[in-house]
Amino acid sequence: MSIYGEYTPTLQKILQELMTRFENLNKDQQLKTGDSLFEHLNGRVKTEKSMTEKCLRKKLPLTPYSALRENRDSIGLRIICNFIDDIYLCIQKINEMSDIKIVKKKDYITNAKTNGYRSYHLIVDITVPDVDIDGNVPGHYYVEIQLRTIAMDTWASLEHEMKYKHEVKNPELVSRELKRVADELASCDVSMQTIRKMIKEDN
Ligand code: 0O2
Repeated sequence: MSIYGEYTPTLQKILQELMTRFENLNKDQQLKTGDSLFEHLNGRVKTEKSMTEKCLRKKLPLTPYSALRENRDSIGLRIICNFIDDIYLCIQKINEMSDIKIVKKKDYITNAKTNGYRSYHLIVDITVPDVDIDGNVPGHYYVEIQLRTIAMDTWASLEHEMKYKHEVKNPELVSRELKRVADELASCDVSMQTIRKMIKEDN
């Protein structure tokens, strides 16, 4: 029996529709302004294994209710932007979507985690025509949207890989180095943003 119960196909459907919608939004923006909203987009329904582990970690019963209501990242979208400003423009666009309500914001860009992790996280509540776990039609589903620059994403991928490699001989040094690189990349992101502004002002 799936931890998502009968809702697995709905989760996949919501993810696919959201991804298509964001891709279309990006195309519209390119046509209108010549600039992309984002560089690329990833999406996933959290695997059964990963959701089960998360519920066990949080001491939650292994039920669809825990997976879809107590946890709010069964559906995850990651939007990778070229520039920091684009992240905030994407958030503005999400804010304007009438079927989506932002219920939580975590700004790890202004307030980076101590390990150097940077990203902007949103938990949104999306209204869909399908039934939800509470029996409501239209239904409500949570989606976690992570927004980052390419630099932040590169760093997060490497750091994530590090976490699961237990044979690292000098973890303290590696963590310190990762933090240093995170700060350097953040500084590069700011510089790239400034250069783009300079180019735009010249035109
Ligand atoms: P996966 O496989 O990416 O989904 P919560 O979900 O609210 O119970 P938390 O930790 O408060 O848990 O959520 P938060 O801070 O919004 O972070 C959730 C996700 O952000 C993680 O998902 C990671 O994808 C990413 N993340 C957060 N901190 C770090 C970090 O220090 N390094 C990296 N590389 N990624 C981070 P999951 O559930 O861990 O996994």
